[in-house]
Amino acid sequence: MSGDDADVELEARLEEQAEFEPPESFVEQANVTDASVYDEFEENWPECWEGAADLLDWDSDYDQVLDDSNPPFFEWFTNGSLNASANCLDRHLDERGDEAAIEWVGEPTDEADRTYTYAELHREVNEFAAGLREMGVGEGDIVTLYMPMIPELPIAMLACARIGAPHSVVFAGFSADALATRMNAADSEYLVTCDGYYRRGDPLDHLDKANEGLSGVEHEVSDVVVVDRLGDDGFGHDLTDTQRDYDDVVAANEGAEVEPVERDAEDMLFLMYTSGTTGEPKGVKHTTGGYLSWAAWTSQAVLDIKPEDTYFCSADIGWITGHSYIVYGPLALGTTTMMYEGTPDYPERDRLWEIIEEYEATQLYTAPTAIRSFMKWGSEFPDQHDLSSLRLLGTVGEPINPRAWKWYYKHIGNEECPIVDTWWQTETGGMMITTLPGVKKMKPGSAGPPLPGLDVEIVDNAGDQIEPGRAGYLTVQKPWPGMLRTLYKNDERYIDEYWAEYSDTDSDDPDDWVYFPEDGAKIDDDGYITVLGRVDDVINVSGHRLGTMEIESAIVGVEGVAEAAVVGGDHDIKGEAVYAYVITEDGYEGDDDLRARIVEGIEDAIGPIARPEQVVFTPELPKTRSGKIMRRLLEDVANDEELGDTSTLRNPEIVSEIRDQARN
Ligand code: 6R9
Repeated sequence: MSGDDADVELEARLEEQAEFEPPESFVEQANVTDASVYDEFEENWPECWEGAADLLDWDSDYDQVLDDSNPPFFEWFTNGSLNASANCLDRHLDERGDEAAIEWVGEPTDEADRTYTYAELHREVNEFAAGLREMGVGEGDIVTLYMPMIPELPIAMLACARIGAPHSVVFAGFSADALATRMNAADSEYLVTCDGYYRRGDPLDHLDKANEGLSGVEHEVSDVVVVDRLGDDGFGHDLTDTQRDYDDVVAANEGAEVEPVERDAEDMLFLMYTSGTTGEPKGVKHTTGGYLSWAAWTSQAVLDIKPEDTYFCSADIGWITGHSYIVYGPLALGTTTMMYEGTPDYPERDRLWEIIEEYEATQLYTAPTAIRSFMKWGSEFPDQHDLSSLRLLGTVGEPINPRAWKWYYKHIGNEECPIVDTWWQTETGGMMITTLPGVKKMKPGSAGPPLPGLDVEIVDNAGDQIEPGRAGYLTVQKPWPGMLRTLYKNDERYIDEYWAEYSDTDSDDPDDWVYFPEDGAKIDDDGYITVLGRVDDVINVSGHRLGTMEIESAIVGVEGVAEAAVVGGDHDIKGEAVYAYVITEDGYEGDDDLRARIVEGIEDAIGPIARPEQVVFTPELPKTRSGKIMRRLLEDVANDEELGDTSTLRNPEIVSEIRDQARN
């Protein structure tokens, strides 16, 4: 049989196969192999989470695992105290001081990679923490970090954690407006940013965007620290009176040691803004004890991280995945975590595989959208490299279709690595639904059962559990340590957004409180959950959450636009893409010029990730008799599908008109 025939045969076998047992070689060495963990956790709830807390060093012991006396304001490991930076650095120094904590790979291939040992990382974090203190940053002050994938980002995060100043990281690809909105919402008076970074070979001006964002901040920003990433490739910005060069700050504090501040378990470790149904982003609050335990425990149980690993997560630290699974989880476990600045296709489409081969990476955690791109580019790129160091593969951010799953399994994992398809959210702090890789069989297309100790149900509109096979709503029936504690300065919205739907909000009984992540899902007879996607007005583009309202308000801010509706349509690579339907103001033409200004308006308000796939001009939007836009029909148009029921529309004829426009 020729190689090609063997390939075809293998593809055919894979295509049919619906279930995969964990590879023997993996099970033999896995961190968790005992299936009884599910029953044990259930019987021993909530004390089962002591094991997660035990992964950390505590300054003083907690006296209660869970305080559920004031639902939904659950508290975990109450009265315990600890410091996240000490847990990620200091405690590893004795045994792993000379081992790599971070392996950083810049985008330019002719630039030297940077390795930070635990000792070196500890040193620089201390120096920068001293610098922050000097600027007046105190415990509880929120520091905004607006940085791309450079080592100074995790350094700044850990420096903040060391002095008890919560960080709020704003994804570097977000616009100046988005930065300003987040700094305003958090009343943040400090910013750490950089001059620029590299994207597909070109230096990109970041400070210009940061400065523009700062001009939109309504309160005084006392200090801005600027990392010089680009050196001679920089844009020659002069720093202002309030701006300081990062290297100067660190140099001025050479050798400084900053005692880690003892933080209460429930003290805020960080804020992370995420998109919701309304235009205002939500400030998700995570705590020191519960969040860090969750990040560490899931890193160990699901990603199978061991100190001697070289673990690679290709997400951006600007998203929650990078927080939990590039920085906090892996470093809490004392392993080596990789950071890559660039895109997977620069300079060639084998860049990730080259990095994995060179560093002998042991795990790869990435997103379905990336896998679909790799698949499209073809297996010849991974085939050029020795990927045999890989032991486990993971995905996160959106559902993965079985075809992409199987491609990943075969071409990256060589059928020897389990795949963990991990469902979770910014709000959950860490993984929630996925297989334990050394215990459970895998079913491509299904994330798997809830992790031990989690009580997940699929319910109908009334909140009643529904039978396997039918689509319903995902709910979490019991609290867990990594959960968000509230939305920053907005307890009411916290209840509205996540609890009101299925809880008895007048009750003091914690059992009457149900968390609603706003995802649709179904469950099978084995208890495996297939997540179907968002049921709110949030679009998931390449694993990134974008609120349709945010995009719509950006569009109506453009001169010449009267009204706009935005929906998500299917997209081969991105999963979903943005489709915009726009009514022009009288006197304006729906032409290429307006279209270009709309795209620009969206990029200015949010960033290039929200760039629409298509902008369709229409004289009207499909509306119900009560005046609500029927997004469902616009989704049909975006997907070029047969139109659903238009009988409740005030203006049924408009839908086919819009479709004709869209097809042109
Ligand atoms: C970690 C992260 C959360 C939303 C979530 C869901 C979708 C994430 C998924 C998944 C299917 C998976 N999602 N993982 N859907 N299968 N394995 O992505 O956080 O950016 O807050 O997005 O992403 O819709 O509700 P976040």
